[in-house]
This record gives sequence, C-alpha cells and structure tokens, in this order.
Amino acid sequence: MSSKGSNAAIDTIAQETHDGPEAGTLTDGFHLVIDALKLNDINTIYNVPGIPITDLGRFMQEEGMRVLSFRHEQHAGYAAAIAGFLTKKPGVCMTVSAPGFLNGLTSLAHATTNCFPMILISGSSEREIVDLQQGDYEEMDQLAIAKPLCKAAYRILHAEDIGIGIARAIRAAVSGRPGGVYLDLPAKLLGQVMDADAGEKSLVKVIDAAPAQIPAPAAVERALEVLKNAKRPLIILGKGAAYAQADDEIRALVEKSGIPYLPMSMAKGLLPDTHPQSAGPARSLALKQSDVVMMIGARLNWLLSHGKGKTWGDAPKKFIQIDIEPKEMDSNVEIAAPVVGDVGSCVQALLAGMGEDWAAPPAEWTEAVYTKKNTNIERMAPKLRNNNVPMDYQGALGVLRTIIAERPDAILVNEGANTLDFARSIIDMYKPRKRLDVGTWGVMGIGMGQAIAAAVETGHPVLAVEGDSAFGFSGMEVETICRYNLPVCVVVFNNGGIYRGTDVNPTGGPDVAPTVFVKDARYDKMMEAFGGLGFHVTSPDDLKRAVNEAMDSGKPALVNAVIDENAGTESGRIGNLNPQSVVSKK
Ligand code: ADP
Ligand code: TZD
Ligand code: MG
Repeated sequence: MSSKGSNAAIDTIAQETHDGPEAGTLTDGFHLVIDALKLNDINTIYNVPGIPITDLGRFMQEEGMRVLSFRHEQHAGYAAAIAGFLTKKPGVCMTVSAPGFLNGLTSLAHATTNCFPMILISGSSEREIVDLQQGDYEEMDQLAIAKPLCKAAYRILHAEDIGIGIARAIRAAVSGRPGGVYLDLPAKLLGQVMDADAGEKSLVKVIDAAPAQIPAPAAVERALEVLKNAKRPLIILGKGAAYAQADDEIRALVEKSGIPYLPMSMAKGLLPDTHPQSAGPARSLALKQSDVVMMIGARLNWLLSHGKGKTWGDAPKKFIQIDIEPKEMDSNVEIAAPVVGDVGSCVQALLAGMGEDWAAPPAEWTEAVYTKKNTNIERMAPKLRNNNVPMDYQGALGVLRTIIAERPDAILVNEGANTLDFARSIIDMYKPRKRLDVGTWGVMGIGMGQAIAAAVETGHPVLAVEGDSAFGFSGMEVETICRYNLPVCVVVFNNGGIYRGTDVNPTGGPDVAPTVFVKDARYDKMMEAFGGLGFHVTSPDDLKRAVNEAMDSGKPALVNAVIDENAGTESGRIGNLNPQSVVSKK
C-alpha cells in the first residue's frame, strides 16, 4: 500500500465521518503518539513548540502529560538526556523541523556520547518535497543528518506504525549501552486518521526494555582470579555504575573486597565521598601505584588518560572491566579480564563468587592510599575555611561543601573550567546520582537544562554551581526555572571571564581579550527579571547566608558570587590538552 494511497483513503473517511455519527471512533497521529508514550510510562516532555508540533504539545498537556517548554531546544535536550540518566527511562525532547531539530541534535549527540537514554522526537516537513529538495518550510533531510550522531534513527510514515515506532525508539535507547535515538515524525503523520480501536491495538507496550545481561561464569571467575592475586588493587566507579541503580550491590562489593575505590565525577556519592575506602583525595597515587584496576561502568577514555602514560605510572597494570558494551573492551589498553554484562548482574556475580573468606588487600597498600588521602585532606582544610575577599575558589566552595553536607538530598549541577574542577574535588557527595556535570565531552551549556530536569524528575532541590561563561550558554532558561517555579538555586562564580578575567588585548586595541567578559556583571538581576530571588555576594560568609536562604525558600534563586578574577588557571586542570604554538609570545 503506497503512502499516498493510504492517506487518501484515510482522508476520505475523515471527511465523511468528521461531523457524522461515527465521530469519536477515530483517532489520529497526534493521539496515537501520546497514547504510545503514556502506555510506556513516558509522561514528561521537554520541548520548544512550533510547526508542526505545537498542537502535539497542547494535546499532550490535555492528556495529562507534563510538557515543559524551554527557550532553546539544546537545553530541552540536555534536560531530556539527564532525565534519562536519572530515571533509566528515555528522556524525551521534542523539537520543530530543521533549525529546532539541529538545536536539539547537539544534546542528542551528547546523550549518545555519555550513554544516556534519550529520544529526540522532531517534526519534519513533507517527504515528497524534502526528497526532491523543492524548498519546503524548514526543509531538511533530518533522518540522514541524525543517523551518525545517535544510536538509532527511525521515521514513522503511517499512523498504524506509531505504536511500533515508539516501541523501537524506547528499546533502542535503553537496551544494551544506552544512548540517543532520533524519531522523525513528518507533519502529515500527525494529522493522519485511523479507526480508534485499530489504533489502540497497534500500540506496543515494551516488555523488559533493558533486559538483564548476565555475565558468563568463566568471565566472572577470571576476574576474581586477577583480583585475588592483586597486591595493590583499585576499583574505579563510573557514571555507568551510577546509571545502573545497583547502589546496594556496588557498595557491598566495595566493602566486601576491602579495595580502595575512585569515583569518576558523576559516580561520586555512589558510596559517600567520606567513606573510609574512598581514594578520591589520593587519586594520583592510587592510579600510579595500583597493579590491578577494576573498572565498573567507566571507560578508559581521555578522562583516565586512556589507561596509559604518566598518570598511570610505571607499575605494570592489569585491568578488569565491567561494561555492558563488549566493544568497549581493549578500546585503549588490553583488558585482562573483560566482564560483559549489566553492572547489577556483574557485581552480584562477583559478590557471589567471592565467597565468605575473601581476603582484604595487603594493608601496606591500603595504608599507603589512606595516609596520602588524609594528608591531602588536612592540607586542603584551612584553604576551605578562608573568608577572603575577593573570594577564591576554595573559600567559596568550602561554603558550598558544607551546604551539600547539610542537604545531602540536594542535586548538584556543575559546569565551568576552574569552577568545575575545584567543585568536583572539594564538594563531597553523599548519595548516588546527586552530582550532574559536563560529562564525557566536557560540554558547556548543560547547566540550566540539567537543573530543570533534576528538579522535575526527582522533586529534590537543586544547587547549580556555574562558571560565568558556562552559565551564559543556557542563562535564558532562568525564565523557564521561574515559569515552573522550580527549587533551583544557581550560583554563578563570576570571575569576569573564561578561566580568568584578567587577560588583556596585546595590541592595545579597543576589543577586550577573547576570554574576558563585562566587568562587575550582575547575573542576579537576570533571575530577578523573571520574579526569582537575586543575591549579590562578595564573601564566603555572605555566600553561605544567601544560598541557605535561597534553598530554604524553595524558590528559584541566583547568587552572583564574585570570584577573584586572578584565581583561575588556563583551562582549569586540563590546560595540558591545549596545543602549543612555537611562534606565539604568550
Ligand atoms: P565515566 O565518564 O564516569 O568514566 P563513562 O561514560 O566513560 O563513565 O562510561 C560509562 C560506561 O558504562 C559505558 O562504557 C557504558 O557502556 C557503561 N554502562 C552504562 N550503563 C551500564 C549498565 N547498566 N551496565 C553496565 N555498563 C553500563
Ligand atoms: N563550548 C562548549 C560547548 N563547550 C566547551 N567546553 C567550550 C566551549 C570551551 N570551554 C571550556 O572547556 S570551559 C569554558 C569554555 C568556554 C568556560 C570556562 O569559564 P567559566 O569557568 O567562567 O565557565 P571558570 O571558573 O572561569 O574557569
Ligand atoms: Mg569564569
């Protein structure tokens, strides 16, 4: 049956029955999309309205879904991506065609890169016109463009395929290694009409969308053998472990093994950062001197120096890796014991295999790690208590560290360069999935989208600690925060620039240096403009008062925290990744 033929037939039925006695026995593409999503427990949509999806959003709201409209699709997309991380269900972002689609695509690619399940639903223009490139309104071959940037991409052309199309999108997003899925809905599809009973029957409830992937017993045995023979073992927990929601099992494994562990940034809080086995503050020693490293839901990518080089020292290493994606094994270095499966099943199998008489690692090793850790903690402590004006990162973050300790349920969103790197090491997390940040790409702009989704999906208060540059990428979404009256407190670390506010234009010309912003900017007034609370603070004591007041109020708030413009370093802690010029005098 050709698409034209079937549409013509449906149109005729629609025409004939619209005002007649049979009205009400029909459904349409709009409502089938809604019914299919609801049937699969997807009830929240992050979107920007416009042709052809404006009415879809309206009908979704009418049908009881939560439809949150953003000021820019990229932030709706970052919200959907992190909703996926937080809930293990695909977060859904909905955009208009071509430019809206492209705005959303960055976040879809980000979701895929970070292994977060997300579906980008985009309206699109008429296929017949797009394929002949005849210049339709917002014409673009979206499916082709999305494909290389996501895990799967589908287009639905017939109303009767909506159920199966949405089922495929959901399963593709959450099964195996999670990721972003693109779903193309041409405008014409939404208006297609079909018999309501047949429509209902065409819907698919996805059963067991992310099936457990049980590791092979031989792989588990091999891993335990490697671990048992380790003299200086280390566990690294990544955001895949946080995503897996196997919190109790992971904690049991770490504690039973007696092995020091390092959390990657979004795995912080899986066990409290104050846990005696945390090696966080002794990271370099632990990486350099360990002889066996067990990775749990973490990749040996740039964030771990690809598993080799200076960071890892001279001690020969053996890696054990738990991951749901078989292709991840040996991606950077040889994996001595690959354990392919979902984190929950793998950790359970390891625990079972460890038996009752598992021996703790040599005390010489654990003592070395914990001694180094305690020395570093003691060295840092006075810096975190300083009340300097202008504030440095340590003084300001020392305050926020206490606030999170007192409010462990709050979700911390964090982006920037220095603002990110200092906050990651200074602010202890106490519960799983409470720290959300720039992820695998180190992308700026996730802030407000993540803050909004975190508040919406969990109902918990959010503290967003933002570099002034980082905040600027999504700053307009403070209106969204105010519109939905979300308990989000944004703290802008205002050092007047990217990394520092002190660069000068070497030519003496009228333009400021490329990394410098307007001096003495008042970001707090942006929040006030939309009815939220604004604070302007210059000392750690004032910062503490303002953030506590903001968080007690449960209202949208923005604290403009003035940071010493000299305090930061180029690119925070990853300045080494900058290429060097042999010509520049810098
Ligand atoms: P981090 O940045 O914290 O080091 P990465 O994003 O690099 O973490 O790695 C996350 C890894 O977790 C990915 O390789 C992904 O395949 C894996 N992963 C995601 N979910 C699961 C799961 N449920 N079970 C096992 N592995 C998972
Ligand atoms: N664009 C995007 C999307 N992501 C990026 N990471 C960058 C640009 C480059 N970039 C960084 O890597 S950090 C950063 C940029 C622009 C901003 C750092 O400044 P900040 O933080 O004000 O947010 P600090 O505290 O001043 O270092
Ligand atoms: Mg800055």
